[in-house]
Amino acid sequence: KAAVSFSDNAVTEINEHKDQMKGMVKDASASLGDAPTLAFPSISTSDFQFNHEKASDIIIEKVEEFLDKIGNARLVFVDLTHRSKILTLVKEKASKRNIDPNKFFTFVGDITQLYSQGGLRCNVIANAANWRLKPGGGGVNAAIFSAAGAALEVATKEQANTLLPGRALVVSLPSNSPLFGKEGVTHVIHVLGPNMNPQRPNCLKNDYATGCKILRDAYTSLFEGFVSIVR
Ligand code: AR6
Repeated sequence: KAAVSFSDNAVTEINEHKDQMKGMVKDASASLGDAPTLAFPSISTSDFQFNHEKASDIIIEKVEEFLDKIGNARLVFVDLTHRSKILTLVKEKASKRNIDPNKFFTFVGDITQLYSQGGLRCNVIANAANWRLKPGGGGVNAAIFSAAGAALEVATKEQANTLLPGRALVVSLPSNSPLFGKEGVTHVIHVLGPNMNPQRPNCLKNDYATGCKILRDAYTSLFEGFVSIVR
């Protein structure tokens, strides 16, 4: 057998290469989107008619607060179209505040088809729910309950029948749900935001002092729920 010996320099070089390779593998898995990711819609700004300027300020404030607490996980703000006013506001404000675009970004798409249609892996999605935690009612709530099938309704009801404004409920999605199989979603977090729509229950009648407090609480509960899953 031939004995092979390396000089100290060669050994150092080999070790440097090893470190480089490790770095490349890490980058590759990060770019494949393996990082735990929460996709969330704008809470309360559509059917619940909450002011978009105020809501976007609160979203940015809460994202900045939580980015420090979620390690390598990511937060993604989602809406259906590029014409979305709230999406534009959030995007502009995030860029002004120099928020790390690898950890927080906006994305246009249907939150129930982020992987199959958009190639974006999100293991957790948030729902702008109603207080009865019921399917239907339009908006993102109807879309999520319909895409997730009966499994989500059953799993939700096992945990709670109602939700208070400003609170969130983490639901683990059964693996027989199409959202789990097709999209890789393992958890749905229901969030109930403040309501400014007189046609809906618990209307705050333009009381934005209370409304902003509830919206802050809602995003805090949502992001804390995500932290509890990631941990
Ligand atoms: N994918 C991504 N974003 C969506 C989708 C979707 N499939 N559908 C709607 N959005 P809303 P709210 C966006 O009205 O104001 C429900 O009926 C939408 O463009 O769903 O909190 C519930 O049952 C908007 O930016 O929620 C409640 O009663 C955002 O999602 C009530 O509406 C939230 O719009 C809650 O009202």
